[in-house]
Amino acid sequence: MSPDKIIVLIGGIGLIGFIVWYFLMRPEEKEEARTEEGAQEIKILVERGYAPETIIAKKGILLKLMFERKEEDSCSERLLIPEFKINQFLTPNAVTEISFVPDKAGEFEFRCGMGMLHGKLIVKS
Ligand SMILES: [Cu+2]
Repeated sequence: MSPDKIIVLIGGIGLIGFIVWYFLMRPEEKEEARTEEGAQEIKILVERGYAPETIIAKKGILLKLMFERKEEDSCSERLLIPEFKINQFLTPNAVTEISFVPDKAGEFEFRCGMGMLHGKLIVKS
């Protein structure tokens, strides 16, 4: 095998490795809500998705989700957390606060009105 073929082969293996890592092994971005003065709070950036995608909160303590929507794209204008009956309009280029007491533990989905953008809320007891 000629040296240039070996380089192409190694490059190809490296690329496959990167693709496998990116789609299958990349750790999901998650963040725990900070608890202060009896309430827990977390900021979520809304821009073609939610960052962090996964939020960890404690059961039974007021949870303030501060959604900072940095776009006007209609896709992200509604925020739904069906399990907690939340259906909120997110003002473009502003922060919208959604507060509620997560009264049950588990993993719950939050998403945009069309179900294209997804996030996960983990409530720990
Ligand atoms: Cu959408």
